[in-house]
Parts: sequence; structure tokens; C-alpha cells
Amino acid sequence: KINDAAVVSTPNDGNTSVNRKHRLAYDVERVVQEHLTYVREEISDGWDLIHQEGEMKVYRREVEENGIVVDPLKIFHSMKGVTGHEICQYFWDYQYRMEWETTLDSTKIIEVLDPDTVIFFQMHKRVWPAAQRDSCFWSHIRCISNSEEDQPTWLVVNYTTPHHLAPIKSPHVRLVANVALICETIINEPPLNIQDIKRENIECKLTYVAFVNPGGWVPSAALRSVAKREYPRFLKRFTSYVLEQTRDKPILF
Ligand code: 16H
Repeated sequence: KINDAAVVSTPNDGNTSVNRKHRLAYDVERVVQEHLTYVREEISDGWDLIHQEGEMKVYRREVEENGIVVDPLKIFHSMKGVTGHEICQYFWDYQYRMEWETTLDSTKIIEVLDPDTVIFFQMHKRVWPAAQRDSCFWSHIRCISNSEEDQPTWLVVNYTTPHHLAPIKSPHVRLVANVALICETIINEPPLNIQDIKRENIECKLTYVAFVNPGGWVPSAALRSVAKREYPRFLKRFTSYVLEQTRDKPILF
């Protein structure tokens, strides 16, 4: 129901309906719903397992559009000791980004659309021999309660959008992306009292999906090898960063 875009539930106020509609609210709603529809889809024919390490499995489907590699990518991972809220918060929050990102030269917020939706402009590190890439995207964090008993699902979506404060300037090439991080928290052997839950009892199942179009021609083999190396590296580094940051902090459910 497209009308639901008017109702924005925020992590800051639980599930209260707040009418805080901004110009991209319908776009955000549509893309969030798409990710929620497909997140549970099984890995089928055409997807290759390109990397496996512990609980982490990285899948990719080889797709080209007009000779440009646009391979969809999906990572499944599961980790103990953190909640989905914590993982998503660290992924979305600008203040931590340069501590775990290794593929960026810079990141900046160019507009705040609502407390959970901001627009980023990022400059990516140049990958030889391709032209340097930049990106401009809205980034939205959301909490979805499925039932009273279950822990909510948390997600972050990054989706390319044009912006007058971020014109495309040659020689830079704009990446076009639709990326989502979706997290479910599981409480193993739940104690009677929520205050008694320890980090060792919590587990987070995460799904990361990326549709990235390099925005112009890049040698296919070079791009595929960079992606195969960099995505697992990103997820390993990012998840260890969150573990380290949260270890001695109270659990954020
Ligand atoms: O998701 C990641 N980072 C987000 C936070 O910085 C931003 C990301 C994004 C990416 C592009 C455009 C918009 C938003 O969601 C982690 C990303 C990890 C990237 C691994 C490297 C991928 C290599 C292929 C990039 C294509 C570059 C083409 C030049 C050769």
C-alpha cells in the first residue's frame, strides 16, 4: 500500500506513527519493501558461492548490462555477541564510517531528510585502471516489529539519488547502487528476565545485498576480482569493528 509511506516509524520513537513525509519518502518505502520481500529468497541456480569463511557465505550472480558488469551480490553471515540494532546502527551512522571503511577517500552528509534518513556524498578510492568513482545516495535505517515476542528486524538501505549539492563532475564517474543490510537478532536460551540476557546469549543473522552499477565501463575481469576480494574483506572488518566497539557496552536491543 503506497499510502503507508506517509507513516514513518523511527527507531527513536518505537512504532509510533509520525507524519514526517519528505520528498523521497515514497522512494524509501518502495525500496525498503522490495528488500523485505526478497531477503528470504533462497539461493537458486545462477548464484555462485565465491567465498566462504566461518559462518560467512558470499554469493554472486554474473550479470552484464551493455557490456558493463553489474553482478548482484549477496552475503549471509551469523555472529554471536551483537544485536541487529547494533550492527545496523554502526553501518548507518556516519561518525563510525571511516573507522571501518577502507575503500573510501571521504564521506559527508549533504542533507538530513528525517532522523532516520540522510543523503551521503562519498568519494571512493580509485581502483586502477578505472576512473575514480563517487556516489550520492539516501541512507535509511529502520526497525520492523514482526510480533510481540520476537526481536525486531533492523535494516539499512543505501540507494542512489541525484542531488544539486553533488553534481557529477568529470573525470569522476557516479556509481549507481542499491544496497541493503538486514539483521535479525536471536536470543539463545532466553532467561526469564530481559535484564539477565548476556552477550553470549545473543546472535545476529545478517544478510547484505548489493546491486552496484559502476556507472561506466570497467574491465570485467578486474572489477570481478576487486569485488571478490573487497566484499568479504569489508564484512569481516566491519563485523569485527562492531564486536570490538560493543563488547563492554550495555546491549542495545
Ligand atoms: O556498503 C558498504 N559501504 C557503504 C557505506 O560506506 C556504502 C555502500 C555504497 C556503495 C556504492 C554506492 C553507494 C553506496 O553501500 C560497503 C561496501 C564495500 C565495497 C566493496 C568494494 C566493491 C568493489 C566494486 C566497486 C565498483 C567500483 C568500480 C571501480 C573499479
